[in-house]
Amino acid sequence: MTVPAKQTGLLRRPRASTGFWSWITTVDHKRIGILYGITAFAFFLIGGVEALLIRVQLAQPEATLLNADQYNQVFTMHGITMIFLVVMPMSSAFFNYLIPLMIGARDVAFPRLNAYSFWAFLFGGLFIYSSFFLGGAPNGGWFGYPPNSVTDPTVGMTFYAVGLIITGIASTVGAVNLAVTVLNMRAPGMSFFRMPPFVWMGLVTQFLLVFSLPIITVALFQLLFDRRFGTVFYSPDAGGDPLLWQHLFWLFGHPEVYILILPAFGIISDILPVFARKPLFGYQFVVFSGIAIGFIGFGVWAHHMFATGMGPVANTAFGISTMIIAIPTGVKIFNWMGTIWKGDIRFASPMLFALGAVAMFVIGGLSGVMHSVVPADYQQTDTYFVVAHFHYVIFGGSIFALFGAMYFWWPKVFGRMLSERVGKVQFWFLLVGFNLAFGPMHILGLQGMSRRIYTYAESLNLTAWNQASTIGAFIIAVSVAIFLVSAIASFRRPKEMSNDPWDARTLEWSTTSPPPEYNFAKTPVVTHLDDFWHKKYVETEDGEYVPVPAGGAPVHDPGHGEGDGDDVPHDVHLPSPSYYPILSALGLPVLGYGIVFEGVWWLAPLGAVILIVPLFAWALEPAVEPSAEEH
Ligand code: HEM
Ligand SMILES: [Cu+2]
Repeated sequence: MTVPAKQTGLLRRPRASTGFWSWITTVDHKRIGILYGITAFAFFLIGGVEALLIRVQLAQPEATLLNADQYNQVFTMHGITMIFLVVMPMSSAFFNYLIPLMIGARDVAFPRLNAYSFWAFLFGGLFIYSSFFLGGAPNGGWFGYPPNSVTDPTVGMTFYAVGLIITGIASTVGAVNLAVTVLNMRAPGMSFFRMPPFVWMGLVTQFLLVFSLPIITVALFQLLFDRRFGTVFYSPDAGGDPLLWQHLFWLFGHPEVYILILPAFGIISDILPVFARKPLFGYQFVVFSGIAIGFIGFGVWAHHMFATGMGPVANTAFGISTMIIAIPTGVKIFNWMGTIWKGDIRFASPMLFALGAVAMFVIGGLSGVMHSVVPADYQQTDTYFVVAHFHYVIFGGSIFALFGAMYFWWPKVFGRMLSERVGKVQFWFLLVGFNLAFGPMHILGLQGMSRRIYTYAESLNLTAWNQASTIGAFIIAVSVAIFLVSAIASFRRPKEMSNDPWDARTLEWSTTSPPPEYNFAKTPVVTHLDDFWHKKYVETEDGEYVPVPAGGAPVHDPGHGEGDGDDVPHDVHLPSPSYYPILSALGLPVLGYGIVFEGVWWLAPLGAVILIVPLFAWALEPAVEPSAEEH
C-alpha cells in the first residue's frame, strides 16, 4: 500500500521495505542488530589478519616481515579494532536484537537514534581505517600514552583521537537508548527481578558506558588539542602531565574492561540454564554481583599504573580494591557452577562455548588477581604475561561467549540452525588454538619478553614458545574460517525453524523465528522469572516440573504473538524508515577529516552542516507515518 504524500522533511520519505535501501534507512532494532553483527564480524576478520601478521613477525628471531614502524601500527590497530570495533559492537548487536524481545517490547525507545548509533560506529571505524591510506595508522598503542602520542609527527594518533571520539558518540547514544528501553519499555508484569540476566547485564553495561565514555572523550579532546592546536595538557616540558592522561584513560579503561565482559556474563547466565535444564542458580546474586562489579570497576583504575611511581599508599589502596573486585566475580562463577551442578546437561554448541568462556575467563581472572599484588606487577607489567592475561579475559571470556551467543540465537535471528556437528568441531579448534596461542605467552612474559617488541635476538631463547604461539594463532584462524563457512552454508537450508528449538526459558523464544517486524502480535503479560518456561511446564504435587501438554511439545500460545500472516494486528504502528540518521552520521567523519588535515580545513564546517541539518529534518519528521496503514 502506498503512503499518501504528506512530506514534512527535506527528502521524500523512504518507502522500501526490502532490498538495499530498506537496510540503509531501517529503524527496526532487529535489522540494526544484524547490521551491527555483520559489521563487527567483518572487523573481527580484519583484526584477526593483523593478529596473524603480529604472530608471523614474532615466530622467529630477527624477522623482517614488518619493520618497527609497521609493527607499531599493526598492533595498535589490532587492539583498537578488537576492543572498539569488535567486542563492543558485537555486544551491541545482541543487545539491540534481543533486549526488546526479551522484555516484551516492540522496539527500542528511540529507533532512529538506534540507527544513528550504528552508522556513527561504522563511519567511525572506517574513518580510523582510512588512516592506513592517508599517512599512516595510529601507532601509539590502544591506550595512546603521551608523550609519544602527542609528539609523534605522523597523523596516526590524530586519527586515533578523532576516530575514538566518533565511535564514542555512537556508543553513548546507543547506551542511553538501550538504558531507557530497559527502564521504560518492559511488558506488563516484567518487573526488574523478572528480567533475564542478559538484560540485567545489558543495563549495567549501558550505565558503565554512560558514565565512563565522557571521561575518555574529554581526555581525547585534550590529546587532540595538544596535537593540533598547541595546548600542553600532556607535555611535561611545558608544565603538562603525561600521567593525567593515564588517570583519565584508565578511569575509562578499567570500566571498559567490564563493558567488554559483562555482556558475556549475561550470555553465559542465559545459556547455562537452558542446557543444564535448571533455573539459574542464585539469580539475585548474579544480578547484584553484576551491579557490584559495575560500581567497584570505577574504583580500581590505577592498578594499571603501579609502576608509574604513584607511591606505596596509592599502590596499596588500588591493589586491595582490585583484589576486592574478585569477590563479586567469584560469586558469579559459583552461581554458574551451581547452575550446572547435577543438571541434565546437553553439550550443544552454545553450551560448549559458554563453558569454554567460563573456563578461560577463570584462568584470565586468576592472573588478573596476580597483577593486583604490587611487587608481582612490577615484574610482570609490560611483559607478555600481561598480553596473556588480557587475551584470556577478553578473548577467552568475551569472544567465546559471543560465539556461544551466535550458535544459540542464530535460529531465532535467521530461522535456520547452524550445523551442530560443525559447531563442535569449531569449538575444539578454537579451544586448542586459543590455549596454544596464549598459554605460552605467560611463560614468555616470565622469561622477560617485553610487550610490543617487534623482534628479539636468537640468544634470548624465546623462539620455541613464540613458534608454538604462532601455530596456535593459525589454528584459531582455521576455527574462524570454519564458522564463516558454516554461517554461509546455513543460508542454503530452508527457513523453517520452530519458535523454540532449544526448549528455552525467555520471551524471545515465544515468537516466530525470525520474529515478525512487530515482535509480538499481542504484548506479552509476564508473571514469572523465566515466564516462557513456566508457560510450558507445570509443577506437580511433589514439586517436579512436567511439560504441558504431556509429551513435551511446546505449547502454542497465541497470547505470545505468532505472526502468521493475516493475524497482523492493524493497530500496531511501527516507526517508519528514515534517511536522516545515516545522513547526519556521515557528517562526523567529514568533520573529522577537516580537523585532521589542515589543508582541507573547510571540510570541518561542511561536516558540521552535514551533521546538523539532517538532525533538524529528523526532528521535524514524524516518527510514525501519520497515515501508515501497511503495518
Ligand atoms: C588470533 C587471535 C589473536 C592473536 C594471535 C592476538 C595476538 C596479539 C598480540 C601478539 C598482541 C601484541 C601484544 C603487545 O605487543 O602488546 C596483541 C595485542 C592486543 N590484542 Fe590480540 N590477539 C588475538 C585476538 C585478540 C582479540 C579477540 C582481542 C580482543 C577481544 C584482542 C585484543 C588485543 C589488545 C587490546 C591488544 C593490545 C594492543 C595494544 O597494546 O595496543 N586480541 N594481540
Ligand atoms: Cu583494570
